[in-house]
Amino acid sequence: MGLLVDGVWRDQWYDTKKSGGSFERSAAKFRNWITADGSAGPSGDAGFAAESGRYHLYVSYACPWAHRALIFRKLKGLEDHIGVSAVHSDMLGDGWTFQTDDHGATGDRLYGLPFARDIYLKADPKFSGRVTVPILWDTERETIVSNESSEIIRMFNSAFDAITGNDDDYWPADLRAAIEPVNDRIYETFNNGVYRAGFATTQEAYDAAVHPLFDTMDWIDDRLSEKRYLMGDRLTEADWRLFTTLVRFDKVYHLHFKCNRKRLIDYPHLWAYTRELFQVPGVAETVNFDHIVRHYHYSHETINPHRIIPINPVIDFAAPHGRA
Ligand SMILES: N[C@@H](CCC(=O)N[C@@H](CS)C(=O)NCC(=O)O)C(=O)O
Repeated sequence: MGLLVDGVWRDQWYDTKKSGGSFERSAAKFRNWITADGSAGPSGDAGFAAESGRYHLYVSYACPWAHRALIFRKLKGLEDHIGVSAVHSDMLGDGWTFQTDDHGATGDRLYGLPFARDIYLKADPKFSGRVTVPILWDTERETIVSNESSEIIRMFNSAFDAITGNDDDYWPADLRAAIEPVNDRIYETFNNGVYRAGFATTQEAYDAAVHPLFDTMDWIDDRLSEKRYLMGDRLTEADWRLFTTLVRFDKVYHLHFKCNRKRLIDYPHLWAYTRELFQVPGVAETVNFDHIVRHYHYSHETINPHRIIPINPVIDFAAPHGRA
């Protein structure tokens, strides 16, 4: 675990001293957009036109943010158009690596580089910041298009539609204004909330994260008692952003991150909804529980210094969901 400073790797854990024990996620630095015609998106440079075979996605199967991008690649029929490399599940002193002695880790399929940080350095030899996944890479300009998952999924949602012929829309214009506050609350208190609880280094910081987290789960469970999906009868990006945290919840966040007021399976609507999303064709193939369970418990030495991987209960995501 570490970061790059002016292009030089430093092995250090998150610094929570300045923030009273709270984990603060730093903002992603590459914020260009792939668009259908190569025009500039909401941020960054123009010149990233949607083309088959031009872009490559670097992911970790363990990571909920990278998982969003993998799901959109699958749902939007992009697998033949955007290649994928998956890092090793362990993130230790060298950060994410391209070692392959791990089920599903592919190595760097483009360049054969040893570390994910080498991809950042290829884009910017003086890069300063954390080396995070997902990374959306442009093989033509040899740079990072984006390392922000919330924006990568919006690119995947529409930029390649003319190439794939898939115009399924998970960010429909008429729901955008309503999706935003739902995304915001779920991001702050749940997607990032599990990390804020798990990486807290004071009781106060943990308490401040964990209570709002379960308040949000209560709120969503209630909402899903009346609505099939978060926004009603249509599956949207809000659901997929939520799903990648839900699917990890009982196996990792409940124990390792101390999010244990309840388990996911204790919430009737939320649990059935999670199963429904898991059973959407193609989605189960994007979930790698071996990487998920191994990564968190083995990589976070400050939380689990002996690196013991728990056995975990068997949870049947394939059980009928009964939602209609
Ligand atoms: N804002 C980013 C966050 C990505 C992120 O933090 N990924 C984690 C893995 S789950 C990571 O690579 N962390 C490495 C680090 O912080 O050094 C996104 O949503 O794409």
